[in-house]
Amino acid sequence: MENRAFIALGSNIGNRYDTIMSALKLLTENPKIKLVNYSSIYETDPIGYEEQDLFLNMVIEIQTVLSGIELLDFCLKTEFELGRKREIRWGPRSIDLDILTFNQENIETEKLTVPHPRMTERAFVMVPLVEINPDHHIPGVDKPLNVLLNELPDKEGVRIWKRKSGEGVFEPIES
Ligand code: A4P
Ligand code: MG
Repeated sequence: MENRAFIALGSNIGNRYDTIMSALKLLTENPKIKLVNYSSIYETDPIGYEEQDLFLNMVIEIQTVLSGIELLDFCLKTEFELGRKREIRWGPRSIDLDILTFNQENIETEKLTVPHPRMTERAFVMVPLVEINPDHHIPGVDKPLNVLLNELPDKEGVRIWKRKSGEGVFEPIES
């Protein structure tokens, strides 16, 4: 599995947790994809189009033999299988799978832009990414991730919802 990618997952329609778990299952059932690491699940205030419900967001790290474009196609297929309909840009979605980085590659095609162009502006991506890989290098970004994260204004809109605790297990956090 020679390629290493980070993927952001987001959901704000229906049973958000079940949908995120189903997406993880579909991704990892693909023999060409291996889950290497995953973040806690965060509940996050909507960004961009604000008249919508709260999101659940997380970030995963995978290894894969798929190319960037093959991985995108598999992500789009997974979104489709989980009932994603494309209506409002930045609007509500049952599941969104965004490829954040793919190795240290810069990919710019009609269908795929990597690194994801808006990732460093978004606390709902950067908080879970820093949780699992604080030293991650994003091509074209020279600042350390914790510095970038500190500069983001909307961090308080990103709250831990299910803490990662031990491999393969999510446990609700006690209040
Ligand atoms: N595409 C290009 N590059 C990529 C990439 N690196 N990863 C293309 C995935 N897809 C990529 O995506 C449209 C097209 O982008 C795809 O067909 C693919 O060819 P889409 O998922 O249909 O559109 P979208 O998600 O509505 O647009 P976009 O621009 O990806 O939206 P964002 O930037 O992902 O924002 N607030 C919170 N709190 N949490 C969220 O998760 N998400 C959004 C969506 C807005 N606000 C949010 C959240
Ligand atoms: Mg998307």
